[in-house]
Amino acid sequence: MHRIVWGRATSSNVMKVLWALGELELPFERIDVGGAFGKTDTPEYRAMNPTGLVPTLQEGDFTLWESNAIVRYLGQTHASGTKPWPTDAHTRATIDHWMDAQQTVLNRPMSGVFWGLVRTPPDKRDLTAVAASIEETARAWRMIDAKLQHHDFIAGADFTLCDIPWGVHAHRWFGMDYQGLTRPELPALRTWYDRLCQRPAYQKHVMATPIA
Ligand SMILES: N[C@@H](CCC(=O)N[C@@H](CS)C(=O)NCC(=O)O)C(=O)O
Repeated sequence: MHRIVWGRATSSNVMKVLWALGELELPFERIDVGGAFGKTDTPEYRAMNPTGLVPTLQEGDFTLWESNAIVRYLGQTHASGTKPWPTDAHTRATIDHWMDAQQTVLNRPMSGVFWGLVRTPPDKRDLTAVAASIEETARAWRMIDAKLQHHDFIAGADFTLCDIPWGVHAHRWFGMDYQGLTRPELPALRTWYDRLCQRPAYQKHVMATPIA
């Protein structure tokens, strides 16, 4: 079945899907849209994805958007009952709530840090605002760090789908140039990040893409 991921590789939300596909060893084609590539406001793209955002997944004649929903769908269709996406309701719900928390708790302050440090031209950067975003983002990461003090991955002993949305952002959190600002050291989080860095699919789809 032909599988297409629509979205530029520099998007954190696209990276989640690419990394998940890599973990599951599923072949796909990727088409650059969004950001400088544009093409997300065409009627054809909006018909696939009315938000005009990336990523969008096409699998045969099925179309899906929202990155975490796509990752869950891939788990459901290609990895159900495996360690990354177990069938037990409680285990799965635990994985699921951590996935949602990336969107609801981490995403906004982390965007403030990333856009403030990376995507804003140097002469327009507001480091006071970035420092406040770092503080708020660190509160989200501390939740994860607390979990990781007890087990190797966010939901338990094994790598699961909820490591994907947080893991994409961990690469930015540890890799950005803070331009003199500081962020707290979170040792368990760092060890988990180092663990992710050993995974070939993470290396290929997250680490190999410049933080830009
Ligand atoms: N909740 C959506 C958010 C998607 C989103 O905000 N995507 C960004 C890139 S990370 C986007 O499309 N930005 C505009 C663009 O790239 O043209 C998801 O998780 O898929």
